[in-house]
Amino acid sequence: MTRSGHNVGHVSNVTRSKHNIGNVSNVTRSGHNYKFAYNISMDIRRYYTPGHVVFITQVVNHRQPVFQNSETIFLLKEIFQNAKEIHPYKMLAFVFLPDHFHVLIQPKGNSNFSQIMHSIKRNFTVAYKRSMNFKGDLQFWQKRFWDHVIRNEKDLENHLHYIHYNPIKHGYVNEMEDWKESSFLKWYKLGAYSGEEKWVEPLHGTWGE
Ligand code: NI
Repeated sequence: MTRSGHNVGHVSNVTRSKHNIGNVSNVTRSGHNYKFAYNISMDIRRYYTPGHVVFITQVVNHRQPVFQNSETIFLLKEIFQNAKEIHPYKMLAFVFLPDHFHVLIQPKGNSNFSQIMHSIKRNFTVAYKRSMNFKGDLQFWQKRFWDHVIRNEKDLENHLHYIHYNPIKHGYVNEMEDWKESSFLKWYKLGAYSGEEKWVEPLHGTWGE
């Protein structure tokens, strides 16, 4: 993909003539002309089922950067995978950061996101304690998680981009593809990104982190 190496940064520095965050618009910053990065070039409608896609943010208790360790991420992925057998769902997108994660999930059948998340949190804590040979009480996760039911296709795009942009937002990398623990590459290969867009942080929304 083509990237010039500029970090566009936060949208507060960007002059925009439109407030429709869902569309491509030209933005001007420091005399440069950027194509606003909300252009997902593929048709993502087929990924959207009204009322059934949920954005989740979960933070580690006290923001311990436990997931700096790739083995711990591996364990979490296993737990996510195993949970599907009891509470079926599809994972549309994810990003695992050192002290939190964001996912877009689509519960299937009778399962719901609340059950899914409680199951994952509980099972992970058990597995983590076992892996650390720790027997005491452990509040691994923050008790609450942030959830948001996706309202429409634009909202899906918005959250999909938020997830993939997240490692940049939190200062870990400068390019989305440089963060291995996200679904960016999957969506890139699906044709969601033209490779020419510049990415800026979403304007609207509350994300839980
Ligand atoms: Ni985040």
